[in-house]
Amino acid sequence: MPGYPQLFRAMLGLAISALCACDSTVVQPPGDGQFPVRTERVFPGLSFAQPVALLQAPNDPARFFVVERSGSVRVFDNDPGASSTSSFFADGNGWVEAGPSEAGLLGMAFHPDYPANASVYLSYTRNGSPPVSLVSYVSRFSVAGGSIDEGSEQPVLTVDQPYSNHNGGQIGFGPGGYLYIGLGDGGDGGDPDNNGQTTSTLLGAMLRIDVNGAAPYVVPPDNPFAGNDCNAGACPEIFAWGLRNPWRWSFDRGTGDLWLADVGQSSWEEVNLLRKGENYGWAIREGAHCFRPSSNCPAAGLVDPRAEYDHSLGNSVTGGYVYRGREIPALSGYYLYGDFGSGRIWALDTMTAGAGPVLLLDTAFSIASFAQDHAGELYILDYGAGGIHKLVPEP
Ligand SMILES: [Ca+2]
Ligand SMILES: [Ca+2]
Repeated sequence: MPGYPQLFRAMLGLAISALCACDSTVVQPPGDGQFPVRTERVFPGLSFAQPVALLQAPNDPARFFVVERSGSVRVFDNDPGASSTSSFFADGNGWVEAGPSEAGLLGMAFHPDYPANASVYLSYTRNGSPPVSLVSYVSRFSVAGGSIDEGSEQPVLTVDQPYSNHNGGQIGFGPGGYLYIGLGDGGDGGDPDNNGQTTSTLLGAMLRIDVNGAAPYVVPPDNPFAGNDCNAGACPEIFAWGLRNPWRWSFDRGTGDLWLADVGQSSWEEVNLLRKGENYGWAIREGAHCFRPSSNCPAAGLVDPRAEYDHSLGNSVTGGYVYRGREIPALSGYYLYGDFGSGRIWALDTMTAGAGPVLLLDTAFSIASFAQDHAGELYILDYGAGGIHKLVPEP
């Protein structure tokens, strides 16, 4: 999310849905017609308040879970005619601080052994003790009686936030069973504290921890700075760094690759293939361009994005998924991502070195997040109007 309201886009989305009985929200033809796809409103009986994540639990294709920024998780049956939801989590204690621009309940992950171990992880922001105003929490909770037991919270990792924006928020378990945590550069603009290039802070980095050993976590022995210490200059939790705001990212279920969209400052939005121990450049570089200094910036040791676009095409990239579903075979192996501000959706060929992105669709959605179901089919969450949309083949 870019950090400013998209009321206009939300109003536009409402106007379109009111005028059109069809469920396709394409307002412009796709770039080159290479992929015959469209979006379709699914679960039309349901809408959500500022939805930021949609997911399914391991081995349970029969239900979906939606994370709402204000601090709740709703669950509903995987039934096209679903007309009601029930509460999976409700912030009854008022812990979740969703007031500042990009704060709130931002991510959720089921432990890979769920439901056997009944463990769910939530990522959210919480008020701090002065002088710290905001703190990012990643906490483990137990599920009992069909919902998260709020009293079972066990904080795994907390990070003080110097500013209200760029809080990252996504969490997820990777192919090795480790928990990955994306953290933004702390916020404000232009990374005033240079957190992206500072490995003695957890800010501006992708973290990787093992929550299956001693509590609250242990550092995987092959992390880049394992055995080191933040106070000694390198935090052992860091997997990769030089990030500005890794709002949404995912693992390719076919290859295990980690694809991450990093939200840009004023000019460039970027998509990265994230590898262990690499520095992705912020705030020396924004996309594949100098940021600070604005010219003749160093490039050695910095990994440029796999794809980028400038602000004529959008203003806040939202990472999606490498398509591994069955309904749109032509998209298999393509990484799909979009823009929160413009509603555009692109497909990037991950199988061909040097391939550029293809514009798939230009939608009216405020794309807060993509989602992937058990079958590998992809969904889009419209933050403004609150609907769930599915990527489907043209008939
Ligand atoms: Ca922040
Ligand atoms: Ca970068």
